[in-house]
Amino acid sequence: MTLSNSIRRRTLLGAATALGAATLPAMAQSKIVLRISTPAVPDDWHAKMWTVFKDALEKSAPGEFDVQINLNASLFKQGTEPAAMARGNLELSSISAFDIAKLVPEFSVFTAGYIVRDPDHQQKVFNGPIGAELFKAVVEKMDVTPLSTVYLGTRQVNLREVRNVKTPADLKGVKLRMPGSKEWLFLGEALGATATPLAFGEVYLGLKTGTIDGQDNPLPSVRAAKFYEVTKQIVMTSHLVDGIFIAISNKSFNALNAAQKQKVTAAAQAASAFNNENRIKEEGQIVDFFKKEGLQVTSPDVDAFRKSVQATYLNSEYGKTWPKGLLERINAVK
Ligand code: KDO
Repeated sequence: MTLSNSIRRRTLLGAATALGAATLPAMAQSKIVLRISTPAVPDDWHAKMWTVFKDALEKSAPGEFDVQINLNASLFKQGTEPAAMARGNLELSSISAFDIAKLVPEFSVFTAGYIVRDPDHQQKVFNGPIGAELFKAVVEKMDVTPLSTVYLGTRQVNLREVRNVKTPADLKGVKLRMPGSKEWLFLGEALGATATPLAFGEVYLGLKTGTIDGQDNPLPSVRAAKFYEVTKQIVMTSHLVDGIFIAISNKSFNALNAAQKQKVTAAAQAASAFNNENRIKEEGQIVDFFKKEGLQVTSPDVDAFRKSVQATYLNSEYGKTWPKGLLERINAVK
């Protein structure tokens, strides 16, 4: 090695060492930030699942991500998350079929009552070809990528005062709170009630003060948000086997490398598996809890509700957006 070569080599090595020393801590600091916003209350499974997501990612990609969980709609208002993600102001959320139906009209089939039969049917539909087709439209039209399907639970009607409810006609005049979008309000009206828009975070007070007569939600959420403290009856209409979808903004997802994409997707799947397992188990036992709390849990004529709700949707502007054969394909998934 000549003298000049040796000097050049040492200079290069020195520069590399200096560069390494300067960039390593900087790299450690520049984690990929994933902010999550959800209206879920801390004690609900679809809030707790985000810790599973965070832990799974920390395990598969140590130090690479900074996952920030914001519950109780503290970062974005309920229903505004998809637009925030599309604009790149929010990385992750769980979005509902009702959110999606605004931009992907055919998705409204999943906002209609009595279509999805049970959690198993839901997973098979969304993890199969129907899900793949519809999620492709979501990616293109909403600028977010669905990563996994979360069973939110089966929605039941929960009333402030006890009422004899057998058919939709018995809900006439009942101010039934629904989340604030026309897609949700339509479901409330299809149930026979007077649908009243209100954000999830305001429901407890609305029930307590009587500005609303009732609300509908899956029973684990009725427990977690303590609505049982301010209501007297649960009517087991089982009108919607509800799902939400863990979704990431395309901007964030496309900035990840292939390995990171795979790890984020796997973490989302672990989170929904945790939610689904626990929620299904809780739904199987929860009626006793409400009875012990002094609520009446009553059985309506579910067939009457089913017929009426299905007819209302089929004859509506929503039913007209369902591609020919979609309903039959959903029904045929076994
Ligand atoms: C609700 O507001 O009734 C609802 O159940 C709608 C869901 O799509 C979802 O936003 C959920 O609230 C929240 O996550 C709170 O549990």
